[in-house]
Amino acid sequence: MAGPSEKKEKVVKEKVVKEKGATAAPGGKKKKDVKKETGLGLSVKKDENFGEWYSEVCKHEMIEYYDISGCYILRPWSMAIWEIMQTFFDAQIKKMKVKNCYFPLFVSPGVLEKEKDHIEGFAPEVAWVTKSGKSDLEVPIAIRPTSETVMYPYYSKWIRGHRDLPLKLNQWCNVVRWEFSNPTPFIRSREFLWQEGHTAFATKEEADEEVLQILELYRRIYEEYLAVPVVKGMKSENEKFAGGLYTTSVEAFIPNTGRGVQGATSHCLGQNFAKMFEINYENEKGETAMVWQNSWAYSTRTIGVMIMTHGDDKGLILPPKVASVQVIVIPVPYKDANTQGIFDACTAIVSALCEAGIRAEEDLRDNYSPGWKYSNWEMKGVPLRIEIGPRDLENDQVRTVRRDNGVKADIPRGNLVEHVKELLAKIQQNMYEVAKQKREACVQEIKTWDEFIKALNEKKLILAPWCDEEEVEREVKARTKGETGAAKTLCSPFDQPELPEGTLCFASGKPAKKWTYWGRSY
Ligand code: 87F
Repeated sequence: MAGPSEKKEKVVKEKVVKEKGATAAPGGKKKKDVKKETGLGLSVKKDENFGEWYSEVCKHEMIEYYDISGCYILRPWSMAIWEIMQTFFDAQIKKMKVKNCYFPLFVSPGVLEKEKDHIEGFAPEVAWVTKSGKSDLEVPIAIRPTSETVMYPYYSKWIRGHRDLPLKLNQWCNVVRWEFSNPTPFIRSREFLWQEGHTAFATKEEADEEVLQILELYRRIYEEYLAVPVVKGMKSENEKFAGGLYTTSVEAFIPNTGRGVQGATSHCLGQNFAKMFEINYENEKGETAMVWQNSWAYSTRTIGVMIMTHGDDKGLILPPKVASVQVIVIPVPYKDANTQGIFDACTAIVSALCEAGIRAEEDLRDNYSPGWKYSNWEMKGVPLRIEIGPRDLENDQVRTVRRDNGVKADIPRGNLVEHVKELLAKIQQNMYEVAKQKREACVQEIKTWDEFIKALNEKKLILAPWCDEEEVEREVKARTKGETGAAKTLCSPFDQPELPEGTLCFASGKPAKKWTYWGRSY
């Protein structure tokens, strides 16, 4: 056991060194050379080296790399996005009568063992505390990778009669999964933030209903907040949470890499955990019955999907609904211009916008040129820039510049607030539509194995008629195994296209049962 994991650790360490090298000098070039090449501060283009592009964009100023591989510092620029989503989701689940709580970070080995069958595949990823100071702990303690085993013993204690149901708890916390495949900021990190909801009901019907209510909230986070289109659907038997009955998910797609990404999951656990943890209650008839359970989570991965979807060669592009700064106001003074007048106008405009609930800031720093500020805020992805120069002051107008499409306009100051509100709404809408068009352009319906392989090589999001057999998915995985990972099912969309009688499975040739999305994934 110790042998292989040590080996793996070495590989990861080597990667850190490389990452560090990249931090010191992106691509081994000096900043000036970088600027000369792109004129914009990023040393690589999104289409040319997506991995390096993503890492650079994240560093402005979403994350900072840390000296432990797979761990990242979330800087205020990204934490603010997390908090905005949190505010939305937290209010929504409270409307559903879900209550927040907090369980400990540590798991005793005993309860972890209890879930043995389901945890088996995950065991290598569990991190353990084995020492305090220099002495070994008598019993090592695990760090939660998820909280089923932490919470459910207490569900068993707290749930006694039918009046104790439903029990609906959620916690906002961090979890640790000691991953060995290549770490990626937000997308695959060894510690991440999430919410985990764990609910228990008297009936399966109530549980089923909640699974979909939560999934709809996840769709809204992606589509309404992050402007990222997702597909709602059912996970295959192979890809579902092994401890549960069925798993639903929202799936996103990254055109540049041709990879699907599981955005969030909402599981119906059935009665498996109730059996394991003896979560029983006395029903109205005085009989002992088992509860039905759900669990659901979304994590800081959402932010990574958003960055990958919208960013361009100038850097980040933040959807207005999650941007901590929606409007940046920049003074553009010329030599002999009324500089104070321009500065005052900037301040007045920021006040008016903030008063109307718009998140606006001014950049009055005198050690940077307006041009430098433009690219700096573009790199950070602020959705709308307002410039004020002497001409604008004279004409009682401002210049607006959209980050999403670069469109400029001169707007009278009179109805600026209304105009900015409209512009932000348009930017939000446009970002979603552009992302959706790009995704749609990647969707490929296929019928045969040859078409499948061709589409896979072309980085398509594949929609295929499938027999829905576990063994067939395993075969597809085995046959497509390669350096870039195997193809697997992403989900079977709830919104199913028509499946004509007699349609055959692309992989097995047996009668197809449903349309399913396939691809490589993160
Ligand atoms: C890693 C190590 C140990 C995922 C793990 O999706 C255990 C696990 O149980 C593990 N990685 N999982 C599945 C998590 C399932 C479920 N938990 C609650 C969710 C939603 C929130």
